Amino acid sequence: MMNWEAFLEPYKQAVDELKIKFKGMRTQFELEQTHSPIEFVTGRVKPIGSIIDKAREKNLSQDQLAYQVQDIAGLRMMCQFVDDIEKVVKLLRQRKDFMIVEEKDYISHKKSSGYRSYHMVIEYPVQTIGGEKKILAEIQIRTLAMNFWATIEHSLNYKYQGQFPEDIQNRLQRAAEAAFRLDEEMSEIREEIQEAQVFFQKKKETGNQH
Ligand code: 0O2
Repeated sequence: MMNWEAFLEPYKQAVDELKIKFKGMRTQFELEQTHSPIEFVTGRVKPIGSIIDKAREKNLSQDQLAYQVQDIAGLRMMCQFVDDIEKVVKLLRQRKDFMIVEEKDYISHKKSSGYRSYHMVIEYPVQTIGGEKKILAEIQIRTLAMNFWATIEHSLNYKYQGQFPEDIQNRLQRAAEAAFRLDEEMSEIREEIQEAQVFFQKKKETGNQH
């Protein structure tokens, strides 16, 4: 019988630590009063039911879980603009607190579902009372528009178990194209948006004096 609580504890610790670290990156940009390529960060430990489903799907034994299910610890970094994704990727590559094991670019090569996102699998060392334990974590880096689409598609997927009725399938495809165009439009007016944001940030700091 698997002791899930003990198995998941280092993953939980890794998610908590990485959330703090990545949120710290955002704070550092704010302090410099420059545009932050990171809008917000979320993290979760994969629910036990989903781990079991994936293990069954891939025919994995208990011992294979830690290596074959790479997203038991999952982090998401949301960006305002597509160009910010590359900046975040570069920042992550510079870090010395984990090793990058794999990178998957579903932005240059979107999935047939319409899914777009940049994935990075890392090996992260967790300090435990029994010594250092290296675990795998998956970081998904995406724009707000990519995140909106993926969140909706994910919940519909849950409902229909991947077998979408044709009209929903078509709408999801069109929504993916709309999200892509939204990202493009926002990139076009990026400078305008960023100037306004710096102005707004400064005003917030000095207080509204009128
Ligand atoms: P969750 O926790 O429900 O999100 P695998 O990990 O073996 O299933 P692969 O191709 O090696 O598959 O991994 P990949 O492509 O990096 O996908 C891992 C995660 O990316 C998924 O986790 C999703 O979070 C996300 N993802 C990938 N494709 C899609 C897609 O078409 N739509 C949406 N909404 N998300 C996608 P899980 O396992 O689904 O778990």
